[in-house]
Parts: sequence; structure tokens; C-alpha cells
Amino acid sequence: MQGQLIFSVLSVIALARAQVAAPAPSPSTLTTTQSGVLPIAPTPFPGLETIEGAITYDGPMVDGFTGPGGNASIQNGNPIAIYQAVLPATNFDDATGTTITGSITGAAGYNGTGVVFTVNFTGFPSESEYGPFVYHIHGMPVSADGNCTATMGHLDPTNRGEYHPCENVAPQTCQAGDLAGKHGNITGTSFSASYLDLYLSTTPGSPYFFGDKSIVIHSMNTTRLTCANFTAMAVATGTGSMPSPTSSPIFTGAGTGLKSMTPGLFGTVAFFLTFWL
Ligand SMILES: *[C@@H]1O[C@H](CO)[C@@H](O)[C@H](O)[C@H]1NC(C)=O
Ligand SMILES: *[C@@H]1O[C@H](CO)[C@@H](O)[C@H](O)[C@H]1NC(C)=O
Ligand SMILES: *[C@@H]1O[C@H](CO)[C@@H](O)[C@H](O)[C@H]1NC(C)=O
Ligand SMILES: *[C@@H]1O[C@H](CO)[C@@H](O)[C@H](O)[C@H]1NC(C)=O
Ligand SMILES: *[C@@H]1O[C@H](CO)[C@@H](O)[C@H](O)[C@H]1NC(C)=O
Ligand SMILES: *[C@@H]1O[C@H](CO)[C@@H](O)[C@H](O)[C@H]1NC(C)=O
Ligand SMILES: *[C@@H]1O[C@H](CO)[C@@H](O)[C@H](O)[C@H]1NC(C)=O
Ligand SMILES: [Cu+2]
Repeated sequence: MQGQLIFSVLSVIALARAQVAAPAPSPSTLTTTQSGVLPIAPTPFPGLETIEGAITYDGPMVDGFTGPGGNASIQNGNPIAIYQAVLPATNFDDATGTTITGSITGAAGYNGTGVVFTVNFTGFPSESEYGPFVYHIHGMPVSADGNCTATMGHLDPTNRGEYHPCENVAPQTCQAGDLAGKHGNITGTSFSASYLDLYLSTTPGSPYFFGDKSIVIHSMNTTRLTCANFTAMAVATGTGSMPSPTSSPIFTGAGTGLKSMTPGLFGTVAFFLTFWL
């Protein structure tokens, strides 16, 4: 009988509950170099074009543009963990007449580098009218009443801001939370994708940690259509191998030694785990 990883889901949930959400940054700390949306929208940044408080001015294109924090760093040593955000049954902005549902799951641990995301959203409104749609990890959780404005701006540990479009050929220059910028916009009425993002972390307390934050989906004009908190599905605290949801073992070896797996396979395993757990 193989040893089993111990998933202390409860302790993680308890930890998450114990953490008081960081206070919203005051408008004065959201400078022109910082990403985001002010607590009360719309409050324009002086001299900058904004929509709902988000900076939309692109300025001249500069190759390799980063914020004052420089390029995002590849996140190594990520502990095994799975965080999932499930969209609510009712969208924050229902002006489009459709309801976007689904989930995004981020799993780390295949070799400790980055996070494998599995995205499965459906129910998008007409793309020609409202798209393409973008989605980001935002810096704050959703408020208890489901207000997506409370999520503030994008997770942006390098303070890159939004002056220049993310260069997806150089994802280290992007805001860490800009999943659409790094991995592609959402087109069509349903969207499924799986990818490895090197610039996000499952280490609580890391500036790149996404597990206590949120996902927000926007229409083309930056309106926040829907949003959801990431919550911990599982965090490994032991060593050994993970029992497989199928008859043949998928995970073998030590908890941090899932070295023989490809990122694609890990995404598949993470997908199974979301049902198995
Ligand atoms: C969401 O929060 C913002 C900022 O506090 C507020 O202006 C807005 O009215 C709220 N929206 C809803 C639907 O409660
Ligand atoms: C960031 O990475 C880009 C692309 O590799 C590079 O052109 C640029 O010089 C880097 N910027 C900094 C500040 O390291
Ligand atoms: C883990 O795998 C990814 C994708 O193959 C690779 O980019 C990264 O360098 C690897 N990390 C380590 C620590 O081996
Ligand atoms: C995506 O979610 C739908 C239900 O919303 C489900 O039927 C489908 O199997 C899921 N697909 C993937 C690849 O997760
Ligand atoms: C999101 O998480 C925060 C922090 O844990 C919590 O206060 C809030 O109620 C959650 N929002 C929803 C909609 O569950
Ligand atoms: C932006 O799009 C939303 C739908 O997503 C729509 O309700 C709203 O009127 C649009 N706002 C502007 C300023 O065009
Ligand atoms: C993604 O969509 C946004 C608007 O929602 C657009 O500004 C941007 O150019 C699109 N990016 C790509 C690569 O098509
Ligand atoms: Cu966003």
C-alpha cells in the first residue's frame, strides 16, 4: 500500500479564515505606476484616461516595458497545493443578459516551478458586442456581498501598471495577475484552457501568492462581469504518493518529487483531483 499525502484542507481553510483581509490601498497609494481600480469607481487618475477607475491609456509602445519593480520572477519551490475559484450563480453585472459560470483551478507541485491553471468557463455573452473578454487575478478577495469592485486592481507585485499592453511573448514583463495578457483572451461563448504560468506562487505570504485572492472576468470595456475568491482545495503537508482516482497510479514518489510528470499531465491530474477531493 502506498503512503498517502496528507491534505490538511481544514488547517488551510482555518488559516485563510484567520487572516484578516488586507485593508484596501488608499487612493493616494494607487499611483500612476500601479495597477488598478480605485476603491470607489469611477475616480479618475489625474491626467489619465480611465474606465471605471482602470487606467486605459497605453502611451507609446516600449518593448520590454516593466514597472519600477522590473520583470516578474519565476516562482520556484512552490509547495504542492490546489486553489480553485468557482464563479457564482449570479453575475455581478448582468447587463449582458447571460450568466458566466465555471471555475479556474491552480495547482502547483509538479516540480515546484510555477502553477498549472485549468480554466473552464461558459456562458459568455456575444463576443462581437462585448468581447474579447479578459480575466485576471486581482489583488484582493471578493467582498462577502459578491461586489467585484472590492477586488481592486490586478495582482501586480512588480507595480507594472497598465500603461502598455502585456507582451505575451515576454510574460515576465506582464502583471503577474494578467492571465489573459499572458495566456490569451477569451473568445467565443465557452472557454477551456490549461497552461503552466511560471510567475505565480502557492507560497502563502509571497508577493506572487494567488491563493487568498480572486479571479475577475471583464467585458471589452473593462466592466467587471463576474468574480470569485480562490479557496484552498488541498495543500500537501506530508510525503509519499497521492492515491489515484483511477486504477493506475498517477502520482508516485515523494511529495515534492513529482518529477516525471509533464505539466500537461499534471493539469489533467489537478483536474481529476478537483473532483476526487
Ligand atoms: C460595489 O462597491 C462599489 C464601491 O464600494 C459601490 O460603488 C457599488 O455601488 C457596489 N455595487 C453594488 C452592486 O453593490
Ligand atoms: C525584462 O525582460 C525583457 C524581455 O526579456 C527585457 O527586454 C527587459 O530588459 C527586462 N527588463 C528588466 C528591467 O530586467
Ligand atoms: C519545471 O518544469 C518547467 C517546465 O518544464 C521548467 O520550465 C522549469 O525550469 C522546471 N523547474 C525545475 C526546478 O526543474
Ligand atoms: C467544463 O464545465 C462543464 C460544465 O460547466 C462540464 O460539462 C465540462 O465537462 C467541463 N470541461 C472541462 C474540460 O473541465
Ligand atoms: C472572499 O474572501 C474574503 C476573505 O476571506 C471573505 O471576507 C469574503 O466574504 C469572500 N467573498 C465571498 C463572495 O465569498
Ligand atoms: C460596458 O459594457 C457593459 C457590458 O459589459 C455595458 O453594460 C456598459 O454600458 C458598457 N459601458 C460603456 C461605457 O460602454
Ligand atoms: C485582448 O482583449 C483586449 C480587450 O478586451 C484587447 O485590448 C487586447 O488587444 C486583446 N489582446 C489580444 C492579444 O488580442
Ligand atoms: Cu481584471
